Amino acid sequence: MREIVIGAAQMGPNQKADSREAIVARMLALLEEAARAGCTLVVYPELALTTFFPRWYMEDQAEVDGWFETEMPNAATRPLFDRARDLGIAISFGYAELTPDGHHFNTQILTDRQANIIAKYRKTHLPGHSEYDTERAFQHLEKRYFEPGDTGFPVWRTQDAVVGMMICNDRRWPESYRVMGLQGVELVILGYNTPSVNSQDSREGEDKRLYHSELSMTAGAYQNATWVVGVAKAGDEDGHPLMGGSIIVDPNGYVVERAKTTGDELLVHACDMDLSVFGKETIFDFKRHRRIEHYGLIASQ
Ligand code: CDT
Repeated sequence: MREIVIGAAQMGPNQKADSREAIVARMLALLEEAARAGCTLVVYPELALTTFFPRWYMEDQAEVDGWFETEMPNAATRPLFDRARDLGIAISFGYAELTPDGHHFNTQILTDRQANIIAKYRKTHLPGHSEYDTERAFQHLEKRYFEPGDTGFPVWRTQDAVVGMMICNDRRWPESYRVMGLQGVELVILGYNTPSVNSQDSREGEDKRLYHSELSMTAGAYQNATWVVGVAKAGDEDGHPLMGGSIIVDPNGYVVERAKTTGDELLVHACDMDLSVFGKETIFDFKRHRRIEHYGLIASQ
């Protein structure tokens, strides 16, 4: 048995006026709870350190850059790294990254149990639009503020498991899971910020959006025989509701833990990485069963 006790640290809303320090204090409280529960890995949401700022239209680049981190760890997040090191807990969280050469990415990092950053993933599938859209009930300007990630979907070996990351909208694309599945991924960790309503169709409410989120993650888990940990930032952010629905999914596609609230809430599960072995050696033994001669279209357009 290769067990990792994982904490899925769903976060409630971050308001525009909240300081990074106040938000990190909440992340620290979730980390302490995770330590009491015996976790060795805690996963926080996408853009954990700020409000979901792509809902706001901004023209001033200095204002935009104010939502980004130029280094990690930094003064605001160092207490989280320090405490994680003390507790021997690996952490993963998302943030807006501004690189030294001026690139803007929607990023997620993963540390080892000594708080060293060992993995960085930059979001590939950026939803939304880049200009103000008068047709929408609210804006989703990820294409304005971020560049598509340049990392692809690598996997890393840590805590005796093969681990990969994706971010929010990536979870809806089978390609995200499959590229990692082909590298033997056993645990996919991801964070998301998903509005509770569709900005382009007010009839689409939260039930359908929760269903599609869960459908994507359970299918990705089953079809690649991998654990999937999906963690929301949820609740009413600046008057805009984000859905919860954080889940931990086993390699058979079953939801083994599910959030009950839209606030700060820790889900804990002892995840046995060996549970992914049977699927990988039988129905989803890719080497034996895939017919790549018929898949060319997927990568050519
Ligand atoms: N953050 C993020 O990627 N959210 C998207 C919203 C899609 S609607 C533009 C998601 O896929 O959940």
